[in-house]
Amino acid sequence: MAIPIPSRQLFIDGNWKEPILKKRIPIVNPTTEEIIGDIPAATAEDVEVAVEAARRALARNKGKDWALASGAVRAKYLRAIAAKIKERKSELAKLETIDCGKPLNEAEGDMEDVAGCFEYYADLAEGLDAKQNAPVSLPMKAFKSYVIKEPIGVVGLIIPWNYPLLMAAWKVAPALAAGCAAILKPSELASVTCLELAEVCREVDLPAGVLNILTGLGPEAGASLASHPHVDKIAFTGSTMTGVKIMTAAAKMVKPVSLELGGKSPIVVFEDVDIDKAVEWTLYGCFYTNGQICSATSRLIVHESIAAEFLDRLVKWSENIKISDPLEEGCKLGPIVSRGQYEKVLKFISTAKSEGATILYGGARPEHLKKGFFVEPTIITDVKTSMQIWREEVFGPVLSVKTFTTEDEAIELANDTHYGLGAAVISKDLERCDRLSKVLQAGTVWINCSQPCFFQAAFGGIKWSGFGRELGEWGLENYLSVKQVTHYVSDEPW
Ligand code: TXE
Repeated sequence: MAIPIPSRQLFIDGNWKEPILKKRIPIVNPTTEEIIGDIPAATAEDVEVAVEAARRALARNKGKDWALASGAVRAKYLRAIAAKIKERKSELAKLETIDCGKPLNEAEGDMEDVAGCFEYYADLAEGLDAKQNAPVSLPMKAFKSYVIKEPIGVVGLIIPWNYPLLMAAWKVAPALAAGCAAILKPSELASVTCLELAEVCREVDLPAGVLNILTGLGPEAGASLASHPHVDKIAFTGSTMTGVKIMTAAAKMVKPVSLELGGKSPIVVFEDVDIDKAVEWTLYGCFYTNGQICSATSRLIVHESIAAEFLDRLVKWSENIKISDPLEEGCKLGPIVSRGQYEKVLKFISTAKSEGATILYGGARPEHLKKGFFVEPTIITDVKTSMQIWREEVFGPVLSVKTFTTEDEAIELANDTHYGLGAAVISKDLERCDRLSKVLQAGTVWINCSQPCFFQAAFGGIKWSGFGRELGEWGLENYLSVKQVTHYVSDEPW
């Protein structure tokens, strides 16, 4: 059942604040196409106030310090946030589903992961205390050296709409664990649950200014944050094109960035597989989250000898995917997040057709749904490597297929992309899987699966998919700066 969308303001310095220019952005439910509320639209003026609040939160503050507090103190807040998220899990999942269209059971899984991510980084925050002052071995006895890990400072966290609260958690949790103060800029297409995170922070009395949440448009709020001289780092997840803009702005101030960008990931299926299992991973790898995952394995590279049978079963399985209101029990595919993205996905499909590809299955809005930004699960064959559908990120439930005969050919097809986020290999021959894991150009290689993601394991890309790693200890390092302290410990004159 749908629930009302809370009306919220910007979250700055521990309080709700109306945007200075009083602008708001409508929220469109992608299932009904109706306006169901609005979110505040921050501009450069609000970014200025939020940056000041974040800097104050890091200033030495008579025992109220955030950056200098022990990891254990910060961990308490992270655990309190996790507990509140768990308490509100069911409501938050519904809000997420209404706002961005993902099936409710997926949104519920996301909420568990959000809480888990805050708990995981609470543990790492505590562990950080023990890692301070780590000695460095020097070749001269007259000197003693050690390393302090310090928070990088005020960080700007810019996130997309496919996993709104989970992407927030991936960045906010390690940033706060490290002792940074943060300004989170959610996507204008799905900000509702991020504003609820603000309410959670109020409830747990997170010190003022430690986390500020500014909803608003990318070119206004996002760009002002990326180019702000007092923001010490930007962590971004989104399109490659916007990533380039952010990196350009940051470069002018020698500001570090970490970028998790688009993808066009391959799934290579060999002839020795259990076909049904491989079909299941192929569908999951491409159609989960309505096909809107940066690491979606959207290029199927299947061995020629099983291709006909494989495609036959792929189509049969696709026919059974329930496409419906994402709040409905058993829904497996909801709507695309917005009209703009929906039209973009359909345009990709029509361009593929006009370039000579065959739409083997799907390719349009499902007939039984008259409203909403729904696109059928779509399987495209007769694809050439020069076609747009093979080369560019669609970000919708669209799978392109090519066949191969030799392992070398499969590797060449898999690596023939500007992107490098994920890659999957399905084969019973584990030596072959191991061989491929070494040569596939991607930040993650999945063997006999596609998409599983764990807080403990690094996530990120190479090539046009960006650089820097999130999650695990690497995620924490993203927000830490290493300081060398060296003592002269001898009585001898130097
Ligand atoms: O992304 P943007 P959009 C890809 C996917 C999709 C395409 C467009 O292919 O079709 O991007 O989606 C903020 N300075 N991905 O337009 O623009 C924006 O407000 C600073 C892949 O939504 O990259 C939002 O908060 N910030 C991706 C965030 O950037 C700016 C997930 C992402 O928006 C900005 C989403 C600017 N100039 C889309 N312009 C993934 N890797 O998971 C925009 N933003």
